[in-house]
Amino acid sequence: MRFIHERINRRSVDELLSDPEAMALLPELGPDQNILTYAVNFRNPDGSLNTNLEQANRLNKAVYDLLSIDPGDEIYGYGMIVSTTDFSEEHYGKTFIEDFKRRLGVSSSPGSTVTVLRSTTMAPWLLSTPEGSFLDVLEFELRDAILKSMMRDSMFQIFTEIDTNKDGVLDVSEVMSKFREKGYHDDEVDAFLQLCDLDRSGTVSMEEFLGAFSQFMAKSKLASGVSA
Ligand SMILES: [Ca+2]
Repeated sequence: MRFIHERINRRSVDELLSDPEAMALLPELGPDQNILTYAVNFRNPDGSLNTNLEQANRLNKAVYDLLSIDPGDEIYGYGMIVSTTDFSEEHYGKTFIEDFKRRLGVSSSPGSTVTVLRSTTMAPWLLSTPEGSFLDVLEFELRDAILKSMMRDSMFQIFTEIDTNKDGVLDVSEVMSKFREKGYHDDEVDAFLQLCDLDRSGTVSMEEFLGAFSQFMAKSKLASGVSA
């Protein structure tokens, strides 16, 4: 560190070029900004890996939505912040995209645009935090975000499935018929409608559904019966 401080940091290009020892160390240090690009995929309830590119892209987008900040947001609530981009065949070439899709487990799926996450660290030597190992902290944050994203996405799919007339809200008859179809008893349907705070004329929005359904899942013995 002393060598970097004295011989590399803040020296001009000419000074560096005339210092063989500094020039020898530079390629070993690499850049001071590491950009890691990666994508996550999920397993189906039966344990098989998802092979649908569109669904994998949606999961990565959902993780990004959870771990990104909007202008004006308070950043200190975030343990990890990521950015995202789409890799397209146009910019990265067919070989790269096909290889990336294969590694993600979605090579059989049509489509040539892969949504990825990007992490940047400005301090590549940062290894410990007050909470322990930096890598452990990152792993925890990422796992947590992926689980939340998967839960939210699967509930979004269930919402879409229940919303038979596709008007973006659920009404009592839609909830009744879908829950009965899935084998729930009427008292369970009533319990769910109560969680939604729904009267006979009311409807349930996506946000209301997310709140009520996660409570319902936690209480229900039949929770696995409704996962799509
Ligand atoms: Ca509806």
